[in-house]
Amino acid sequence: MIRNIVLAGLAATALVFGPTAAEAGRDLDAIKARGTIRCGVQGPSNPGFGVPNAQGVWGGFNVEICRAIAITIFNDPSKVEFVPVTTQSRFPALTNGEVDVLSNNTTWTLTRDTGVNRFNFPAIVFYDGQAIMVPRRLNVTSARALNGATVCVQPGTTTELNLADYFRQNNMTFRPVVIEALDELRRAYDQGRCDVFTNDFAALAAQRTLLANPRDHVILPERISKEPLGPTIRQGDEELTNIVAWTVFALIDAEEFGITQANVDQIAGSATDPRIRRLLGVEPGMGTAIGAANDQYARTILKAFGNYGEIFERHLGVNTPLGLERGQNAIWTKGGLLYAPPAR
Ligand SMILES: N[C@@H](CCC(=O)N[C@@H](CS)C(=O)NCC(=O)O)C(=O)O
Repeated sequence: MIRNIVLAGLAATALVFGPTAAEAGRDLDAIKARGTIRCGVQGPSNPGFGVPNAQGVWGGFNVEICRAIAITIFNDPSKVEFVPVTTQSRFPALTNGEVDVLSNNTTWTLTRDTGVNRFNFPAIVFYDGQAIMVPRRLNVTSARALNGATVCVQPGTTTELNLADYFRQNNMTFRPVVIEALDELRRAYDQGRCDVFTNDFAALAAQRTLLANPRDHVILPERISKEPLGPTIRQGDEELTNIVAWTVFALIDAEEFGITQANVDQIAGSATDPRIRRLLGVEPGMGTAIGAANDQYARTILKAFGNYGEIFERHLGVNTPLGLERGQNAIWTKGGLLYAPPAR
């Protein structure tokens, strides 16, 4: 009898939660119940990637990735709370649930993906590599000339680890100046308390814009590591994983297919290409498959922000203060590494 009651209870649970109860999104459920997704961004700011305006409203490349995810979950880009984190506080913040997703130039590595950390990296949004910035007046043209340098670096980063590897491999020594607060670290470099500043190339380009005289600083040509950056979530929620991954893939696919913020409605109304019809939800089912709030989630995202390339150009591209080329972050059909699995 007791057993029957238990079984009946299980059956009822299955009815409520559906057959995927084992992988039912614990985190996604909490996000939906709260009505917002909490997104960890770089505090106080990383130009181009995540910046609050005078009214405290966040904008930037990483911010729009979070807002796109909010569209997939809520059909509403405003359902995001942005939580500033540092390189040091970001992983505890994610582990203990202060944030649901990091969108802050975090690198996908083996030890972050596994072991005690147990994070999940559903998609790469930016291919970067570690670089070193030096004052122009030092006349240094290669990282190999930096033996004995004092190096400004943030703690808890791959940057710190790669720095040690690079100098050791090249039989060089360095003195680290490790400061958690990014603004303080940048000021230390600007005031000459260290000879060089190292970070991911794009982050250096961003931080350079905040120096007293950006033109007085050069980023050396070496890329001493691979830094595949992407939104980071906790392990254990397959549904949220799918939502993050297929949100990013929609942005990439849209660029590949030439769908933009300006033409998305017109293309949705006239497209005969079945790949485009599926992506935009003209042929129904793809949004439903990932549990999106709106089967036409990709179309809604594109109307709000445009495709991957439009987001990149708006915040990071050659016509912004960062001035970044697409490089590896071009679509695969144009010689880059961005390649989305098919929406079908
Ligand atoms: N991608 C590397 C480096 C990350 C990193 O250094 N991020 C800096 C880039 S500006 C950051 O988020 N700083 C913001 C802060 O600490 O407040 C990693 O994941 O360890």
